[in-house]
Amino acid sequence: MLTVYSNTHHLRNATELVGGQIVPSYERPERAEFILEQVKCVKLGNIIKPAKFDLKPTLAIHDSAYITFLQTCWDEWLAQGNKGDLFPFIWPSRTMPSKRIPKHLDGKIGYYCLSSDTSINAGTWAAAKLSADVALTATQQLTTGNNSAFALCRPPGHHATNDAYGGYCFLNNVAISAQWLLDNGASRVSILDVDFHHGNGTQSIFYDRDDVQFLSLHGQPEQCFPHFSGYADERGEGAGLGYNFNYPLAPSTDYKTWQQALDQALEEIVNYSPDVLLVSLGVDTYENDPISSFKLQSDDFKTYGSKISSLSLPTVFILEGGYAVEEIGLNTVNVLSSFEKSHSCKGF
Ligand code: OKP
Ligand code: ZN
Repeated sequence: MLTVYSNTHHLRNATELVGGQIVPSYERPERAEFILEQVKCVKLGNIIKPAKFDLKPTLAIHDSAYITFLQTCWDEWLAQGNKGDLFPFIWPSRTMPSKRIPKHLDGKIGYYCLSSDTSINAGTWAAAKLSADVALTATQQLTTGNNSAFALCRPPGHHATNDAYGGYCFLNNVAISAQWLLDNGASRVSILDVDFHHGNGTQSIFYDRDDVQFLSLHGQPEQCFPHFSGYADERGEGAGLGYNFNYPLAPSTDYKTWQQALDQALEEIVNYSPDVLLVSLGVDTYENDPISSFKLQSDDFKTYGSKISSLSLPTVFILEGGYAVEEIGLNTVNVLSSFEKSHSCKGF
């Protein structure tokens, strides 16, 4: 399987608010290094650099004022005389009436941000844009004779909505890729999100549409981030009703139970019969992940990699989370190599 990678992800290196202290984020550059090392070690396949895309595919998913905010907020923050990373501190809470976008930066940050774990600094916008380019380049491979590809991208994307960042995500890489496919010959795309956290951004972007089916296995919102999205009764709305599938699972879920949910999701994908499958691949379901609580073991990633391949669909894997840096490389390539071993399909 071909991998798309660029070391410019290093531009994303920021702090996080953890337990009242500002520390290096769990979503750190080493994550991608460890995965790249394993991709090379198991000889997964060629590694190519991302192509450059203009903003059109990004603006097909994201609000243009939001993109302008991401491009300019750091300079504005510095111009205010701030020294540290940019964090939000006031939000449009349920308890306040205004829907207007504030003019002052402090207000704009709260308007465009959904969680205070995610700070912004100098390289953030450039890295986020490059991460989307990595995902798009991997996706584009499906139109040039490859039936699978891996986007080794960071920062991740699945928490980012049309106009909000958070949960370490700025641009929704998988959503941008799905839309690109629809604009380049696909009629139906399925997005399977196996990250520990609910892909609230991807869900909300396609919630009222029937050309993208979204399925997510994740920790129950009662207990797990992002807390306000991911319940099983969120089924879509309007034309999208019946195209959104959430499988919330108890915090200490083991592989056996997780796989039962995966089997249900795979059945729904077969029923939908998409042209392409995009996998939001987060390996934070691993038993030793520092911020998640499922109990998957390294071999379980092989088992589910070959299950996904049995769909026989052109498939792009787009990296989301996974924070046990020593093991995320092994767990990621376990999914990809066992997928590749049994995968065959008609081209897209
Ligand atoms: C991003 B991805 C709560 C901290 C919140 C947010 C986790 C974001 C995960 N104590 N941390 O889905 O892997
Ligand atoms: Zn996650």
